[in-house]
Amino acid sequence: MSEEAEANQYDSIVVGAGFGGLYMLHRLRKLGQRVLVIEAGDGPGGTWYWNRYPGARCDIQSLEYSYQFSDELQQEWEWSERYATQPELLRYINHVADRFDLRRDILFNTRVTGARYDEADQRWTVTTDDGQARSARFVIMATGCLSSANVPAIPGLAGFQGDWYHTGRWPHEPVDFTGKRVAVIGTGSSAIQSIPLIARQASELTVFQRTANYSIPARNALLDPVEVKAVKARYPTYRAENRETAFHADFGYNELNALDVSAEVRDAEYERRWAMGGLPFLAAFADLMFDERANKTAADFIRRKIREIVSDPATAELLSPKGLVGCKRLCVDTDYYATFNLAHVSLVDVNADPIQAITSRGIRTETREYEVDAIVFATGFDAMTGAITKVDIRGRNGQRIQDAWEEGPKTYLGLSVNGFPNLFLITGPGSPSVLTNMLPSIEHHVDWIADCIEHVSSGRFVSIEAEADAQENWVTHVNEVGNTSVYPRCNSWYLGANIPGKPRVFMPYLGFPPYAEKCREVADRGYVGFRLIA
Ligand code: FAD
Ligand code: N01
Repeated sequence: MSEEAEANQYDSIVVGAGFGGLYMLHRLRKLGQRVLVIEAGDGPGGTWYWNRYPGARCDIQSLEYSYQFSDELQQEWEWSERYATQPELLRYINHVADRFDLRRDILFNTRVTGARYDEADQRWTVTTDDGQARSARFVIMATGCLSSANVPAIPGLAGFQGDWYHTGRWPHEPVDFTGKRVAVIGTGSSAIQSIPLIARQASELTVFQRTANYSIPARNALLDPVEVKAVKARYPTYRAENRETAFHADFGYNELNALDVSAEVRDAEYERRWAMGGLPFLAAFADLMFDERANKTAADFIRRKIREIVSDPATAELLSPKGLVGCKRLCVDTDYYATFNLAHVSLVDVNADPIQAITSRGIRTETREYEVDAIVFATGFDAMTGAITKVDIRGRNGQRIQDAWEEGPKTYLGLSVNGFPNLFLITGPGSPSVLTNMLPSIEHHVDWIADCIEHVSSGRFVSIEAEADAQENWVTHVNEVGNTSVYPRCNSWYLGANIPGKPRVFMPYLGFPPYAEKCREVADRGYVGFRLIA
């Protein structure tokens, strides 16, 4: 083998340098592997590298939305706010990359375009947009659940004379909207975080809403050093306690059912949680996500709050969601609803007046043209599968992953796909991922994958992949469990409903912490449900 060909041989190639890819590299290096991480961006960070829009921050508390694999790291890092901003999260990720000397094995500015499994030599050939090919025994897709930006195909965008942005592909330099007429399309989490800040600068802001969303005030604040000290004094225990909860986070779960208590008790609990702020609102009662009637009590409460905050009754009505709370991801905001009381902010209902085209001067709906200087697409992502199916992945017999997933993604445990040996997914469809605090879920997957790779590499085996039966049974189970909840009962990106033509399948697994138990059991029983080839 030539020197150049040898240099292109790796034990593992990891795609993506977000939280998942960075920790995967760290773990695989510890196994003594030769690893390369390939990342499309010019720095590490993933979500927090790309989503630089005004107001971007996490909605899981910083003390929990952070790595726990290194106690030194979690002890020494000082978060400033309850919910860290995107710049602070990006600083943290860069610190991690430096502290663990990760950069030397990351190839930035390079996009993986294909990965083909060669059954003869049991290796993957990974191709990139610079025309290079590299070979690896294992490929780990750390490509992110929310990384494939969705810019809707509205005719005319190319001819727009102003500037346009997608929240998930925001420029690196701050965008100044001062004195500009701005349109925001979308009212999901990204829109709800950015709208109040864009409104502070814009001379006119027009929000184009397709589906109103529930949002809870964040009540963000500087972190109290006494509280931080208390958590740090028992950090591993605190993490372990949260690992035993459904969202993998400290939400103060109430075991009572909303329908088992009086309306007064219910409202008092909702008031308390509204005042506390953030996602713990969903943990107000145990039945909220499982019983529509219980869910409706929370929905009515939030709608009442919207009517109290928004002065114009017609706007309040339009901002009030009609469906269930939380089956689309609950949003967390700072001053979102109140922003619509500002005279220069207006709301357009695109159901009543659909967007027809983007013109050179703005946005044309059925009834009129809105002239704007800038358009912000807060239109989300081809979630959970988009970043994977954009890569031309071919497994045994040249089978394409796009074909294997034609009816929706099929995996075993969200980690492995039948027909694609030695390919692993971090927080793939079929795992709890986006229904939890994602950082510990990412670490859980990385640890499981690293242990599995160590097992396969122990000398006895050449490859591992999901068995077809185990995969089918798992997909059925994921659907059955999902159907016990309200999650599949509205149009959300969890179901692929935001992307035209995407199969409607509830993709995440609603089952943390039993899921972690299942993964442990599978490994302990010699990777039952997986085909290990010696
Ligand atoms: P990502 O961070 O998405 O990283 C994937 C990387 O892979 C990207 O850098 C991408 O460029 C790269 N990549 C993809 N395809 C290719 C390719 N073909 N070739 C090369 N590189 C590729 N989760 C929470 O739990 N709490 C939160 O508060 C929270 N807030 C969020 C806020 C926003 C705005 C968004 C969009 C998501 C948020 N999430 C949150 C989810 C968040 O995505 C995860 O928490 C986490 O950051 C995902 O890390 P990751 O490494 O798995 O993926
Ligand atoms: O994307 P979304 P996002 N015409 O898909 C609308 C995480 N996150 O980037 O609902 C008109 O939620 C679409 O309408 P509809 C979090 O997990 C977290 O905001 O499909 N409108 C919707 O209103 C989140 O869930 C934070 O009818 C169109 C919006 O665009 C996930 O990332 C912050 C349209 C998209 O909302 C994605 O959030 C940000 C069209 N053609 C993100 N196409 C935190 O707070 C789409 N829309 C931590």
